[in-house]
Amino acid sequence: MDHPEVVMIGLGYIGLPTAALIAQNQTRVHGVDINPKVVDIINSGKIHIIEPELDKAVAEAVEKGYLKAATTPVEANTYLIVVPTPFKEKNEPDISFVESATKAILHLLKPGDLYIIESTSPIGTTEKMMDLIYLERPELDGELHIAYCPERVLPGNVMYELVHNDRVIGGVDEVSTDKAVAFYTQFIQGDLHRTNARTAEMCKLVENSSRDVQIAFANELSLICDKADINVWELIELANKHPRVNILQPGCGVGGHCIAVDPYFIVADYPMESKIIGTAREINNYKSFWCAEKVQSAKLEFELRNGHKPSIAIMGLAFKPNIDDLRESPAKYIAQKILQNANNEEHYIVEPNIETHKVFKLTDYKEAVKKADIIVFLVAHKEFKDMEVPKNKVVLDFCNVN
Ligand code: SAJ
Repeated sequence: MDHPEVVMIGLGYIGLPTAALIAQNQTRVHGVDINPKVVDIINSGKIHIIEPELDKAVAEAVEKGYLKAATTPVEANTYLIVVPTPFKEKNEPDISFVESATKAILHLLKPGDLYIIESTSPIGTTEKMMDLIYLERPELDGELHIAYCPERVLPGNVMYELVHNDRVIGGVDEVSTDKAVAFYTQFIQGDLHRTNARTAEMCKLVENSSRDVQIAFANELSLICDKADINVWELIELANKHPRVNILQPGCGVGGHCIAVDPYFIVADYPMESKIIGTAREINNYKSFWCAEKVQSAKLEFELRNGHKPSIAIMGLAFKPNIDDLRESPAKYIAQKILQNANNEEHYIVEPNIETHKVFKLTDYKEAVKKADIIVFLVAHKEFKDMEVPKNKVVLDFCNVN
């Protein structure tokens, strides 16, 4: 047998770690990415994203010859589709990358092959792709094994969670589920839970929507507490002393490419039925707008009180603590809003996890706190925890870091 066992389409945040994991198991993986730069980087044993432990895994897999990258697929026995599913205007899911990845392997498929989608997808996508495949290759109808198996790893802890998290696996029929379970059993130590494709698709969307709804509850409490003059952090800590209450933490909004996106995949298809899910998205988006408004009010109040314009330190741009990822970041959105509202004030923008940024001029965090009149904490980075902030500063702490 000359061809690799697995073709992995998409070598991003999930595809590359998964390819490396499979390759570590001495299974040959042919990784495909449309970006030739990414392909070159990986083939040189390096990585194009930041994720602990991933560099070692990729370097080893490439060196031993188990992982190879290219811009086009080759024949294999198992095809994994791990490409982005962004949303279009009006928050509608865009499955065009899944579609084009599927079309790219159509000519390679043969009876008995396993085709798995891991990309977060709207309900019915796997069946849609099955129809597309059998329409183009009718002689294969019923001969392939087709399944959906979403990833559920936390950025920053991917290499551990990939192996240890439980997985939900849903085939378009029983045999497909069996084959997909047998495939993942080789690499995954967590339990593999069987279901059908639609339930597995929905399960992924529900996991992230559930977290979004819970964070929205915390953010809603933060708005109420601000008006009611109650410390929301203390309130939540006390309420969580109840054995059956577990409220999450409010923040400056919800970001990242998963929790702030996936709920829309349900809302777009079932708008009448997904009231809480849709409202949670609105509340979490509104929280970022509210934070920017709070900063604006603090600026005006400072000027009235002191007779001169304040300088402002914006502490954090990432979408959550201790990472360098600014995608869908509420902190970045707030920083942009603050700068749009600027009226000749001095701004110090801080992001300790990034050295330089093409739009924002970054300042060291200690220097920013020393120089600014108003300190706005947006992300609870470890550097900001319990920092000494002089008493004469105005502090807006939206993430309970100080
Ligand atoms: N956040 C809060 N308050 C909290 C917890 C989080 O405001 O109490 C905010 C964070 O600051 C951030 C956002 O929520 O802006 C999302 O962060 P996160 O750490 O909750 O999750 P992600 O987006 O990094 O990863 C999620 C995970 N899903 C769940 O926890 C249900 C992960 O397991 C998924 O694999 C990932 O989405 C994904 O790829 O879908």
